[in-house]
Amino acid sequence: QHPEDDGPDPEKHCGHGRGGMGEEVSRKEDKRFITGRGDYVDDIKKPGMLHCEIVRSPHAHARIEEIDGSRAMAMDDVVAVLTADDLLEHDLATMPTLMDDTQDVLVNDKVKFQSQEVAAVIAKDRYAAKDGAEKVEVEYDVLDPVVDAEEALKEDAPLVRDELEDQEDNHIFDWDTGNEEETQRAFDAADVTVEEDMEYQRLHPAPIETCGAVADWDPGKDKMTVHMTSQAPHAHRTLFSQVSGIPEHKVRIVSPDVGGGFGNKVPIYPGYVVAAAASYVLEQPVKWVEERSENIQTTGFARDYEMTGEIAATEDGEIEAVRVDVLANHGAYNAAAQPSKFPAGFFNIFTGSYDIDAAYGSLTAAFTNTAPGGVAYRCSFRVTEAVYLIERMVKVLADELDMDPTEVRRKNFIPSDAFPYESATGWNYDSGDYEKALDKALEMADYEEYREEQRRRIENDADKLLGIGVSSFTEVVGAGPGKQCDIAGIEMFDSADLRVNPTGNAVLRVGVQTQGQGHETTFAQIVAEELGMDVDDIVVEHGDTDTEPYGLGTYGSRSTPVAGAAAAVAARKVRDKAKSIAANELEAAEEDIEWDRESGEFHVAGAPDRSITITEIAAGAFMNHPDQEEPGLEATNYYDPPEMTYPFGSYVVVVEVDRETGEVEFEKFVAVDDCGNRINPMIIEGQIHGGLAQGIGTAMLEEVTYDDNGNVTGGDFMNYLLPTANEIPNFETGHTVTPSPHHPIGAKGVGESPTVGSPPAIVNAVTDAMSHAGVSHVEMPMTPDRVWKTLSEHGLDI
Ligand code: MCN
Ligand code: CUM
Repeated sequence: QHPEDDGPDPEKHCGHGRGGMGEEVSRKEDKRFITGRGDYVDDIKKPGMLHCEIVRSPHAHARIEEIDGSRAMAMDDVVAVLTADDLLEHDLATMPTLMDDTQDVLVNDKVKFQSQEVAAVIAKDRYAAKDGAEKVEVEYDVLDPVVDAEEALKEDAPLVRDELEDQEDNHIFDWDTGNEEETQRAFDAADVTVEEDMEYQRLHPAPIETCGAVADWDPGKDKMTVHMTSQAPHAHRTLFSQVSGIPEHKVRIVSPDVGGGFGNKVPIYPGYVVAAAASYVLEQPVKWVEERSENIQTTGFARDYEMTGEIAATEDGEIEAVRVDVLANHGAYNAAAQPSKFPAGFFNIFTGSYDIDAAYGSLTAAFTNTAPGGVAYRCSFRVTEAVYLIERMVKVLADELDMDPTEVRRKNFIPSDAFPYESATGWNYDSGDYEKALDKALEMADYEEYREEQRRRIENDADKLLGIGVSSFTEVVGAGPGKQCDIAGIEMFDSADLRVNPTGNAVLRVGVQTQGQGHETTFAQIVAEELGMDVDDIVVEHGDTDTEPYGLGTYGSRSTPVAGAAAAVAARKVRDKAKSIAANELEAAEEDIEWDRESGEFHVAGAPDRSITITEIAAGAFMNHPDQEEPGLEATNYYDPPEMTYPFGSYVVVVEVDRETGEVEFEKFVAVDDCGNRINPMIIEGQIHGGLAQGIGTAMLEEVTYDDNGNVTGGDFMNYLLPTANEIPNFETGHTVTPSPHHPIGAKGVGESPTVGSPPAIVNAVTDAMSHAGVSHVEMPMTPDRVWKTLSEHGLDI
C-alpha cells in the first residue's frame, strides 16, 4: 500500500517544531469561523435565487386524496408549487436509499411518517415560500399509525409499506451472526447465566446547522451545481447523477463549511432532490434550508434498538458465551447510512474487548410510521449499541457473581499479545492493550478510594448513594476495506492529492469532508510530518467534486484511518521524487540521498552537511528538473485500507444518586483513550470532550418520542433535551498509545470513541449506586423520575 517506512515513532517527540505529528497546532479553520467568515450553505446567495419550502404532512399515516396549490400559486411572489406528479414527469418522484429501498421525494400516494414531504413551494424569497406553503391545501384520509417496532410486527398492525408488492407485514429483514449451536451448548453447560433487556432509545444527531442545499442548473453548460450540507460529496454526486440522469461529470457537489454532521448528513434527503428538480425546471438557482423542527422530526435518526443480552460464565467470572437478540425500528424506509453489506452495521462487534469463544447475535428489523434512519450520532455504524450491550452485560454478570466489575473485565480481556485477534463473530482486531488503559483510568479515578466511600455511605444510610461505573470499550473504525464495505456499490477507499508549488508550499486535496473535526489542520500536520514541511505551508482543500479526488466521505471515524493514510502515502511518494531532485541538486547518486525525519531535510549519506530542504527541492522540480523525471512535484494516492482500525479506551464514572429526588450528579469523569499515534492531541481532546457530552446527553437526557397518533413529541429543543454546559462535569482525560500496525502513520480513528464508550459507563455507575439493593438496570435516558422510581421500587427512596 505504501513505500516502506516505519512512520513516526510515538516514543520520540514528533513534529519537530514544524507542526508535524503530535503537536498541538491551533486549528487553521478557526480564524474564519470565529471572525464570522465561515461559508455555510445558507450563506450562499446567487443572482435570481429562488427559495423552496416543503409542505409536510401533519399526520403520520394518511392517504393523500388531493393537493390543491392554487391558493399558493395566486400569491404574489410564489413561482411554483411542486407535487409528486410534477416530479414523476422527470422520473424524480422517488429516490433510492443507501440500503436499496425506495423513498418518496414528494409523497405520491400515502404519507408514512409525520412531517414527510408532500409538496414544495418555490418563491422569490423565503418568507413568501413559507407563506405559500401554508396556503397549499392537502386533503388527507387519515389512517391508524404504528410507531413501535414490537407493535408493528403484530398481525393486525397497520401496514406501513402497502405499495411494495411482496410486503405483507412490517417485517424488513432478519439478520444473524456467530454460531448459534455452539453458543447454545455453552449456555447449556454454564455455571452461571445472566440476562437483561435494555433499550437503546431513538436519538437525534442535532448538528448546529440543519440540512440544506442551493441547486443551480446551468442550461448553457448542461451542468448541475449543488452546494449542499454533505458528509460525502463524491458519493452524493454519483447518486445524484444516477437519480437525475444528468451525467456525473456534469454534476458538481460542493460542501462548503459544514456546521456539524454527526451522521446527519450522510443520507440524501428529499429536500436536496426537490431543490435540484426545481432549479432544473425553472432554470434558476433554488435554495432549500431546513428549520430546526424539520431537522429534528425528519432527519436520519440514531439507534432505536431493543436488545436482550445474555452471558454464560463460570463461577469465577470467565465469560464463555454471549448472546444477543435485537428488535430494530428502522422507520418508514430502510435507509440506514451504512456499508451496504452490513444490514445491522458493525453491531456484530458485540463481543467487545473480551476473548469470548462463542457468540451469537440475531436481529429483526421492522418498518414503522416514523422517520427513517438508524445510523447516526457518532455511532461507528452501531458500535454504540454493541458496546452498550456488552459493557452493560459485564456489569450485570459482575453483580450476579458479587465480583468487582473491573476484575471480570481483566479476566476476560483479549490479552495484549494475542493481536492480531479474530473475534467469534469474525472481526480482525489490529492491536490493543486493554489492561493498560484500564489500569491508567482506575488510577486517575482513585477507584479503590471511591469503593471505600461507597461502602461507608451504604453503612451510614447516607442520603446520597455513590455509584462507580466502568466501560472498557473497543471501537472499529476506518471502513473499507473496499471489498467488504461499499456505499451504493462504490468501494470505501479514500484519496489524497498533494501538489507542491515552485515556491515550496503545497496544496493537499482530500476526498473526505470535515464538519468540524479539524481536517484542515490535522491533514496538513500529516504532510508536515512526512515531508519535513512547515504546517503553515500546507493548505488542505476538500468538499468540491470538481477539484478534489474521489473519496467516500467522513463518517464512521474513517477520515484519519483511510484518507489520513492516503495523505501520508501521497507525501511519501512526493518524498521519493524529491530524493531524485535532491540528488540532481546535490550532484550525488539518488541511492545516496537520505531523508531525516528529525530535521526534515534531505542529505547525502555520510555527509550530513550536504543537505537540502523541501523548499529548495520544490524550486529544483520546476526550475531545474532532472532529465529522467517529469517536471513538477506532486502525487496522488487512493488508499484502500487492508483492515479497519480498533481504537479503544477505559472510562470511569463516579456519580451521586440523590435518594430523595432521583437526581444524578457527576462526581468524577475519567476517560482514557487509545487512538494509536496521535496527530493533534488538542483536537483529539476536543473530539473527546464533545463526544463525552453527547454520551451524557444519551444516558441522561435525550430521546425522540412519539405519541400513539405518531406525533413526534420531542420535535423541538424544548422537548428534545441536549446537554448544556450546566450538565457537563469536568472531564479528566488520559491516553495510551497502541499504534495501528497496518496504518502508515500508526493512527486509529477517535471521533466516535467517546460517544460509543461513555453511555454504558454512566449507566453502570447509576445502577452500581443501587446494585446492593438488587437493581440491575435503569433505562436511558436516566431522568430523575426514572431513577427515583427505581429507588422507590427497591426501598431506597427517602
Ligand atoms: N485525530 C488525530 N489523531 C488520531 C485520530 C484522529 O489527531 N490518531 C484527529 C483527526 O485528524 C481529525 C479528528 O481527530 O481531525 C477526528 O478524526 P477521525 O477519528 O478520523 O474522525 P473523522 O474525521 O472521520 O470524523 C468523523 C467522526 C464522526 S463519524 C462523527 S459522527 C463526528 C465526529 O467525527 N461528527 C463530528 N466528530 C465530530 N466533531 C465535530 N466537531 N463535528 C461533527 O459533526
Ligand atoms: Cu454514525 S455518525 Mo458518524 O459515522 O458520521
